[in-house]
Amino acid sequence: MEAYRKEIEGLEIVTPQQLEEYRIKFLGTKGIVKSLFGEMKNVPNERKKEFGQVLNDFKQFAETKYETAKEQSAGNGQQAVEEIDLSLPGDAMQTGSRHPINLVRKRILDIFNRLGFAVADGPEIEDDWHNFTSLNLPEHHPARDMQDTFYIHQNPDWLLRTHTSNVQTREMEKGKLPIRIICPGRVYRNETISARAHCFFHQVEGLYIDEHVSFADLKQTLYFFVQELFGKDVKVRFRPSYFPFTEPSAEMDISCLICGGDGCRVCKHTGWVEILGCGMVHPKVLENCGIDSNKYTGYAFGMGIERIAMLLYQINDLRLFSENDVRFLRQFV
Ligand code: 2U9
Repeated sequence: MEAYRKEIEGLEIVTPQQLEEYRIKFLGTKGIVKSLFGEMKNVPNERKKEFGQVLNDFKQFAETKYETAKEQSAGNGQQAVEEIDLSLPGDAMQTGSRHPINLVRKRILDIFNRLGFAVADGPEIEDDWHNFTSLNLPEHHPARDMQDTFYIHQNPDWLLRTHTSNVQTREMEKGKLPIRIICPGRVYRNETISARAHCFFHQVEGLYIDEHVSFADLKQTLYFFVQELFGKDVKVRFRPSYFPFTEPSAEMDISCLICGGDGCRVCKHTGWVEILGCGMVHPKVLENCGIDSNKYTGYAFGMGIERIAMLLYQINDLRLFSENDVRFLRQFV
């Protein structure tokens, strides 16, 4: 007991955890005090009284130590609470940043919104009619090979849309004219992944159908668009092209933003970079969707958002957009 007394005297009990450890060790149901009382049965009768007194003294000593430490420990806690300075600023929360694809999409949509285009949306899993056949791409049409397609196992008629043109055909089928819509969205193509291609990417397509819509309207609208997006100094040129859903069709280039048209690596020393495809909606597409092609005409265009973002931010690898590396993503605000 003398040894235990010395141990208790030397103990420094500060934290609630130390206090609880002390209680269990000395005063608990399997603690030292209890086990010393258990020794009573081994003490000869004539010495029991004396041993009992010593034991009671020791028990009281151990309990007093507990009570004193308990009061001190409660006091320490109080002090700690009082020392918290609530006027200090909190830890800053880490906020994310917008994805570059979303930033560029917003810039594109804002420009077309100002021109009166409404945003339209549609399904990413689509049927053959809305993605291909209605757009003058019947089965076995060679132009289908331009857009290598993911098909859905359960139903050969279902696929992942290869462009957002399905949104436009669905809008046309509603039969409400005129139509002036802009259709952003994710599209899928079965491409080998590289710095310049991916199995999914993002598009913005536009469609304007009314009486007397002309190629001049198309040119003027797209010229306004690129001036708003890339600046007033940008030059444009249209090159004849082919798409099954537009006739005539064209691709639009802008003067290279990097070299101003002198020629550099980005523009492959031509001074021009391609940014979108466009054309007058093919009369067959209008008829397929129930629109009288003798009364109405329309123009359409399509662009890849990744491509525009790569030009705007000088990004040279398409894969960066979908790798979710925060060192890349946090650069865009
Ligand atoms: C309807 C009628 C016509 C949409 C068009 C393009 C030309 C085009 C490409 C640009 C780069 C796809 O993202 S890309 O690979 N698009 O060149 N898209 S005309 O024409 C339509 C759409 C819907 C009903």
